[in-house]
Amino acid sequence: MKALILVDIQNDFVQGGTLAVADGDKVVPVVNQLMKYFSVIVATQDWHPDNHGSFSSNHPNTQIGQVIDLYGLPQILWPKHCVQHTYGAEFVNSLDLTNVSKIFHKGTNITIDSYSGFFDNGRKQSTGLADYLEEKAVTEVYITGLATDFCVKYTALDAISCGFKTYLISDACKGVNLRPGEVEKAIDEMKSAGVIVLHSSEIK
Ligand code: VGL
Ligand code: ZN
Repeated sequence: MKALILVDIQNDFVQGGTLAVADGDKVVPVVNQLMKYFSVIVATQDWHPDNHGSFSSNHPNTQIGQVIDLYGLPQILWPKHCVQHTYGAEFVNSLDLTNVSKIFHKGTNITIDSYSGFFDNGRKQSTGLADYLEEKAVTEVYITGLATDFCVKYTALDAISCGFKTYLISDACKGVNLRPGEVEKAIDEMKSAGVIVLHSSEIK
């Protein structure tokens, strides 16, 4: 069984959002048209409390992009984004959620960030995604969404480590590119870990 995973396709990650990814909204029609090929579709939702430790605004005298130590882990400081129950945290309106069978929240613990849809950045807590996929007899996952160089990458790497055959659909994800070339670097990292990169036109 194969599953389609939609990573963080939320208002704050597209144009007008607080952590907008260039052309982030362009993934939506691609993802929507892929859904017909999958019987298991799940979504992750970045879902931070307002006082989350990844927000620069919660650390006096810091700047966005700065790296701090957050309870023992290096943490990039982000603009406030995807705050629980706000518009920014909602899925993009044009995303078709009809056949999404389960939504996995991440980043809910203020002391630790969670880029991956499977585990937090310290791998201390699981979101339940791996167990859910195993229950559904999923062996192959196809990853889409935002952002290629953060949550998509860590979700793909964790999928590999959980033993799933893992595909990245290149035109169904977009990246932040904090520095130029980071998206390409992320894709190379995923490939080295065993992720197979496909174009959406190759899915059937
Ligand atoms: C993400 C930075 C902070 C992402 C989430 O979805 O890629 N990036 N939180
Ligand atoms: Zn976040």
